[in-house]
Amino acid sequence: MKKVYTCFCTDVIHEGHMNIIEKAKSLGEVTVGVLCESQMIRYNRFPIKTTEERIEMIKAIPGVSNVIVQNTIMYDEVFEQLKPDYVVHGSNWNSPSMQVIHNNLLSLTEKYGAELVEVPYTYNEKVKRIDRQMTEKLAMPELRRARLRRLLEITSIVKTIEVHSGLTGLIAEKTVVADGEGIDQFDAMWISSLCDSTDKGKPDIELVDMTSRFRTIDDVMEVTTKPIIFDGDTGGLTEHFVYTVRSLERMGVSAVIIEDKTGLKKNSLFGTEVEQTQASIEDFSAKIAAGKRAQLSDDFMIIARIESLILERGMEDALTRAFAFRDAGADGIMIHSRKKDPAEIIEFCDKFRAEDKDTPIVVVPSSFNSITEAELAEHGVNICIYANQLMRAAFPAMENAAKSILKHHRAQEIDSELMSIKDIITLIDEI
Ligand code: SPV
Ligand code: MG
Repeated sequence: MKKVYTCFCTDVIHEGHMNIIEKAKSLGEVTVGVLCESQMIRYNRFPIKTTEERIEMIKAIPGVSNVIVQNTIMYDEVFEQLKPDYVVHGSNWNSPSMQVIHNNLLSLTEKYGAELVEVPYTYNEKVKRIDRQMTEKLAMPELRRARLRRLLEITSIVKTIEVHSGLTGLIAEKTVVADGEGIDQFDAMWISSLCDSTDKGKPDIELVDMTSRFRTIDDVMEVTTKPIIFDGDTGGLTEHFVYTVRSLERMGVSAVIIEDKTGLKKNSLFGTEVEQTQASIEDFSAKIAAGKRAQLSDDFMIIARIESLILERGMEDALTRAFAFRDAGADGIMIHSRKKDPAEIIEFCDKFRAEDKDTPIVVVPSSFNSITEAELAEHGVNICIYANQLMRAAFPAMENAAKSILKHHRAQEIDSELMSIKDIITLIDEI
């Protein structure tokens, strides 16, 4: 009996999958791989079902002899272990991700003397509808909210990108890089106070009120499924913060980060160039504890952000605060720095991790941008936030276009640097 292998990355079995199974059955004994959760999020999106549920779903298909978990998007391990005679796959090789997988399968089938059998890809109205229903489910508040905690369990570092609108949300949701090194995409989104304010032409001083900030969240949520971390500035008055926590939870936000400042908050990247006051450990701990008491779901996270290094109060102060805020109930610690050299961030992480192996650490490498995600993860960082890069990319590009039009009294000169009209009018999928 020939060995036939196919891999499924799905929560629902539809006619497209059944076509693949039928073809596979005609060739020999069928083994189906279930792509593991941590790879599903790189390749496509979060599964709705657990890996165990997906295994059971596939075991129930008549004609499937074995079900295994596929641990990497690429098929090298499968070939090493199973040595299939045939791999059956849909013929959907159009996207860059699928091209990388196609190349991997072509080289492995050649190396092992196996055959890649393609089945015409099914994407009719019914399948499209199922696909949309799955995406919609992922966006539901209950499911979305819990997903940051799940990411912390299954990824070495949660890669988070700033968003401040529906459009930037789409970039965070859909941008995929596929090359020789594999397939990658962002895990989560950061609603930055700096960029949310900048987008409204306002300074980052807690001037944009919560109702407006929530409107931004809603715009992002409407077009995305990835979990959201909200920049809650100082959290405001404790009496107000408890309401913010409840609203964020209800919307399906996964975490709020609040910083230990009091009075008029200014952006941290000003450092000591402007007057900023750090809250006392007691007051800020009380705010965190009140937020935790107000929270109703188990999934939501309140993360305490420490400004001691920004305000040059020293490492000891930062560490004392980190342990105090954790003890007050914080679900994570964000440590910030505006130095170019990541040394003080690394020192903090190493010292914190020496005493606390579990509490998630969050960093925002805007200034210390030479350090890689892998290096941060080695020092115990769990969430890396790219807090302002999309906004900073957009502004000079827009200003450049405006200047060119003014200078040339027409738009022809700038056109080659712009997205084509066809691309912009087809950018957003219609329902
Ligand atoms: C933000 O993105 O608004 C932040 C991070 O709070 S920082 O701008 O570095 O303070
Ligand atoms: Mg901010």
